Amino acid sequence: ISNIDQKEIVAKKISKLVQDSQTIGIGSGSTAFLALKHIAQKVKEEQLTIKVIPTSYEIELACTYLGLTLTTLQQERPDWYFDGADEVDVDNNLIKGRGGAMFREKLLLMSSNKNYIIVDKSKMVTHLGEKFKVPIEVIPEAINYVRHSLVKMDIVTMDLRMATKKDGPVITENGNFILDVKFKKIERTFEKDIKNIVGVIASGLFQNYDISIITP
Ligand code: DER
Repeated sequence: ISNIDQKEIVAKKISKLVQDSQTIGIGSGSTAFLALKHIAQKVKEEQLTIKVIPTSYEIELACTYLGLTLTTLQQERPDWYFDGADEVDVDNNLIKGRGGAMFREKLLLMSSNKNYIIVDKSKMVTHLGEKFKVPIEVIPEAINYVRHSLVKMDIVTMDLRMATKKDGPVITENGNFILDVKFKKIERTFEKDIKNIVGVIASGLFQNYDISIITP
């Protein structure tokens, strides 16, 4: 079945988990967006009362449009979190961040007791890095220091993510740049190694997290 049908299947699956009075963390990307629509429909049909914590402006605007009640991590923790991914390897390690929201996605994931990743089969890989680069969010002032530090990690390519509808680089919700990096081989320590570079806010590498993968 097509990728879009697979996304609908996992979106419907995750929406079934919603219960009254829950606070739910909402990941970003097209699969999470589909799930959000099914969640909003279930909330309306069953007259549930839930709160949601978004991970990007896109999802925040979608939650508002769908009439869902927003809250923040300052007020409470999510009962559970769901999100998409760009790649899932055989050990459930992820590459995320095609949508550029990986800092808040990682923060929500770490703040939640239970985490679900909803993916169509095209996301499954043997080794991370087969199809997607690793996005790294960088404080603008640190961009050159971070570039020099990454070069030592045996990279293949490293590109500053440029905007298409605005001159200059993409600016994240946190006001930062994104470097998209292709590594020769992604080692098990890379998420930590990258995070240790001063000026790095977060990367799209999610290694050794306690997550449940939902497939069609
Ligand atoms: O940016 C992200 O991390 C998204 O979750 C992304 O990885 C998945 O987006 P998709 O559901 O549109 O493929």
